[in-house]
Amino acid sequence: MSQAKPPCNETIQIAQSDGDNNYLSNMPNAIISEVLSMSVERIAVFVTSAAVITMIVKVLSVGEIVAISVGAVILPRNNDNVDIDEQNISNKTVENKPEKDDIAASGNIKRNQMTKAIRIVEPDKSNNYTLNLPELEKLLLDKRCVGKKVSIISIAGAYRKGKSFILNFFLRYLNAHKDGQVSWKKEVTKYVNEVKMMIPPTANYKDYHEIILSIISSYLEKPPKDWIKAVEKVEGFSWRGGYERDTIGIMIWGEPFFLRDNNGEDIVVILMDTQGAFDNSTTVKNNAIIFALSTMLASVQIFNTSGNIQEDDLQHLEYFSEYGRLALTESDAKPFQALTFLVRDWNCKHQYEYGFDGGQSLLGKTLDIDQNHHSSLSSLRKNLKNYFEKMKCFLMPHPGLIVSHDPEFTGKLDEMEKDFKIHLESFVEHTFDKNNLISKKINGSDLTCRDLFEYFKKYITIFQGEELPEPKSIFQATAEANNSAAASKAKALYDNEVEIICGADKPFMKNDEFEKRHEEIKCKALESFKNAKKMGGLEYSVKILEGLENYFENKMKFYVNTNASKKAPFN
Ligand SMILES: Nc1nc2c(ncn2[C@@H]2O[C@H](COP(=O)(O)OP(=O)(O)OP(=O)(O)O)[C@@H](O)[C@H]2O)c(=O)[nH]1
Ligand SMILES: [Mg+2]
Repeated sequence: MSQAKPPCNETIQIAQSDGDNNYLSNMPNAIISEVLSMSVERIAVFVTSAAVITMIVKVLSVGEIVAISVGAVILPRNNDNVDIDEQNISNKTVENKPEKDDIAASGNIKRNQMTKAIRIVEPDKSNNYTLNLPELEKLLLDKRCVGKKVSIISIAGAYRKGKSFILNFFLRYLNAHKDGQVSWKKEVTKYVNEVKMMIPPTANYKDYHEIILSIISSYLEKPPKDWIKAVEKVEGFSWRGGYERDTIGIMIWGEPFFLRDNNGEDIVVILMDTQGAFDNSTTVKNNAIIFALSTMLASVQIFNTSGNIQEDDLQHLEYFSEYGRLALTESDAKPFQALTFLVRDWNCKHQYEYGFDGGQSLLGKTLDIDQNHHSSLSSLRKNLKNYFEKMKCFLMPHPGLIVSHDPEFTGKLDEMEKDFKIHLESFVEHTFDKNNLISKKINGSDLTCRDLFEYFKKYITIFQGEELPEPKSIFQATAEANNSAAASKAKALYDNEVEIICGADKPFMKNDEFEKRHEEIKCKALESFKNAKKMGGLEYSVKILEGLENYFENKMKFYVNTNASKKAPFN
């Protein structure tokens, strides 16, 4: 080649985004030609920002290293042979001392010491929930996030069913994505081969350029390879075996992740873990608050269930969602975004296959309204469809007995069943696929992290106030409904019979006669209440009985007056 050698250790901006997701060429043709003529040993692809594509060219004494970097990653300035490995790259990034925020953004630096799950909604001693504003502010008002769209992926459901465990795989995926390719050496080799294969010797510079850019773009969109194998132990959000509840309140991961949606726009992804419902120390109200609050904030709520989607799951879902709906201002739009039923330990694979296809069929069948359905069952189904814009279902295989039973299990992949790993991988990848990433919207408008911060504050205040009705257990609600129904029946009996003896069109009746007949009717009505079969026993009926007696007392005063008014002046 006649051209001069490419400059050593220089950062050359080869392309720049025009803001509309198109890359504009900046690269001098001479450089492209030189780079492509090298016997390329290694290429490293870094993903930090798509706004600027930078090519770093470094010629070493023992061979050439070409680093194509997306973003501003700078290689060392000495000419020593550098063994490029993950550690090395991350150290170099630090050595070049980017700004403080960039250090956090790069994520390569002591991530595990710096970030952790943060409890942002926590119960106080009187069982009210408070918001951890400083931590929330740190995350959502961080300058990398504040004006960007946001997607909150939350998981909720009964306690001890592997919610936090699975969320840690979401975290693993996102960390792997952030750190670039996990097994980047393999990826780099593949990249080099692809470039070699795709660029014919006769291609002109423009072709080179376009091909390289298209390959880089396709790499940027790929899920990080082997992300699932990145770490040995399952860690991040606290999880454990045993029967005692673990997660308390609402947790989020203290570090934002940045993905691209299908319009090519940046979207901040936040993971949310929630306290399991129905443990033995949480009131119905608190269960309802946790579920409602997380559903109101999430763009995707994963409803974690075990074995199947049972009618009681649907009832609780309806109940808690209704509580959330009450807390929102009335609007015609569906109040919540996406709901994904995640059925763990699915064991009817012969009927419905694992994954989304089987899940969708199961969900369709479960939510189908049959004309033979009792009205309460069909109204439950209609309500659920009206709460959520989108509903999906994923059927997950059992992870194997070591995962579910062994107290020593720390999360090693080779101790999990193969089917489980396969479907775990596909579930997580599906969730973060750019076509499935859902930004948080309220009334149809995208929220930024700044908006979301305001909504957090607003929503928690609603649940701290007195406006919402007190959520009750199904038993409490049923007992109260039984007692009210029996009381209404008793009042109707009383009203009918009293009207017969001294309604407006009836003649005057002597006072002692009226009192005697009234007492008979009152006793009959009270007996009807006492004899009605109702749930809850005396605890519920005593108050209602008192209310009934007051009702009869007041009515009697009214009828005494009406009766007196009918009396002729000479009587
Ligand atoms: N049977 C079964 N067990 C699982 C599965 N995934 C994880 N586990 C186990 O379930 C247990 C509880 O896991 P966690 O993630 O702490 O459960 P959780 O739902 O977050 O529990 P709480 O925080 O108490 O609500 C652990 O022993 C896990 O190993 C699964 O798919 N099926
Ligand atoms: Mg948990």
